[in-house]
This record gives sequence, structure tokens and C-alpha cells, in this order.
Amino acid sequence: MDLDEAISEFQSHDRKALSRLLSFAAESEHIDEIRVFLDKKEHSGKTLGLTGAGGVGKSSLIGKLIELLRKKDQMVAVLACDPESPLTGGALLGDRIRMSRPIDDKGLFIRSLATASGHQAIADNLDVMIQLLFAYGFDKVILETVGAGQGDIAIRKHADVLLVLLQPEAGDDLQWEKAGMLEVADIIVINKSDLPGADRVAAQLKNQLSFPGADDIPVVQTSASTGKGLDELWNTIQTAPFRKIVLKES
Ligand SMILES: Nc1nc2c(ncn2[C@@H]2O[C@H](COP(=O)(O)OP(=O)(O)OP(=O)(O)O)[C@@H](O)[C@H]2O)c(=O)[nH]1
Ligand SMILES: [Mg+2]
Repeated sequence: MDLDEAISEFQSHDRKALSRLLSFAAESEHIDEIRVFLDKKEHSGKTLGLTGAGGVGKSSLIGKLIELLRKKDQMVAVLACDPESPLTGGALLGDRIRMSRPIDDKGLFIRSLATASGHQAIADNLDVMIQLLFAYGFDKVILETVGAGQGDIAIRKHADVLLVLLQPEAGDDLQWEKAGMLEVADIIVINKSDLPGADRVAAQLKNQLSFPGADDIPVVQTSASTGKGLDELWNTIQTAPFRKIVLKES
């Protein structure tokens, strides 16, 4: 399928055409033409970003959010940015989204994106891919990125609402190294709160976060395993006083 064909089929709501255009964008092919095509499109979609250390439960929580949003008849797309890894080759992350949706659900689209090594942990042309999904008709685009450290906050500028995930864990102060990420969070999520120690992490957060505005950041405990805290998280996503932080281009 070439570009013209993909654009024309996209307009008649063809999923293969959407996939094709996303691939063009991912490979930086025809990117200017795609931008021009998207230029006149308007939408009211929202992006929701989830970031946090490897294994904190981002994909699992996204699976739960998908279930919740599909029950509300919202069309949901997920873009999972997977830092290139010798183990997964960057391709498996989408498959690890854990959920109980039928695979032919037309209101759901999941794609994993390899990110260039040495880059910040998001894919090239992520903005174009997000706009493509909204132009197609998705109501929510969920972004998953591994928060590798303090410099890795590029996701902030793509997410209308940014969740930074932590988990109860022994080695205490380790996760506070992510303070830079916590500063850009709209909501801090302590996932795996079915495990011991979640209350302690929440209390530590209250004590140790001291940057301006820290007190206003909602902290929600969830468990992607049991579903605990999911409704509270959704309410918080809808009502939190989002601090539209604009970051400088890096
Ligand atoms: N007990 C418990 N385990 C969880 C919870 N959420 C996720 N897990 C488990 O934690 C592991 C990692 O979950 P993922 O959802 O793949 O985590 P992730 O943050 O997407 O991981 P990466 O994409 O590799 O960074 C899996 O074994 C999950 O079953 C939770 O709320 N409670
Ligand atoms: Mg994941």
C-alpha cells in the first residue's frame, strides 16, 4: 500500500491503512506529507501517559484501564514505547498488555514501538502517530514508556495526563532517584498495593517530596492484579488539577 492509497483508505476507516500510516511515521517515511494530511484534522481526544521503572505494572494497569474505557464505549489506542532490548527486540511489549478483551475489538488498537537507542525513551514521530490515531477516531491514546531516570521525561510533552508509577519495594530510597519524574507527574500511582508496604511508600512520598506544588499531586494506590483503586484512579484522572507543564525542547 503506497502513501496515496493508505491516505484514501484511512479516510474510509480502514485499519490496515491506519497501520500503514503509523509504520510510515515510525520509519520517518513520508512524514511531511502525513503532517500536511493531518494538518486540517480536529479532534477532542486525550492522551494518557504511563511511565515508571521496568516491571512496575504499566502494561497491567493499561490492561485494566482499557477494560474500564471500553465499558464506557470509548475507543482506545495504546502506543507502547519499548527501548530496544536484546531480549525483546522491541517487538513484544504490546503483547504483554494484559487484558481480557476480544482480539477483534474494533474499538481497541495496540502497537508497540521500538525506540532508537541513545534517544530519550520515546519513539520518533510519536506526535504524528498520536494525531493519526485521533484522526482515525480514537477517543483516548494511552502511552507507555519506561522511565529510565531523571532525564527521561520526554513523555511529558505528549501526555495530557501523566501517571508516574511506583511500587512498594524494600530498597527504599532507590525509587526517589526518580524525583525528576515525580515532579512532572499529574498523578502518582503506587501500583501493586496488594503487596505489603504501599502505605509506607505513600507516607514517605508525603514526607520527602518537597518541590513546589508537590502537595497538590494526587497519590493513588492501585493494584492491577485485584482491580483495587481503579475507580479512584479513573476519577482522579478526570478531576485532578492538571499542572500543564511545558518543557523546553531538548
Ligand atoms: N502483585 C502485583 N503484581 C503486579 C501488579 N501489576 C503488575 N504486576 C506484575 O508485575 C509484573 C510486571 O508487570 P507489567 O505490567 O509487565 O509491568 P511493566 O511496567 O509494563 O513492565 P515493563 O514494560 O517491562 O517495564 C508482572 O508479573 C505482573 O503480573 C499488581 O498490581 N500487583
Ligand atoms: Mg510494559
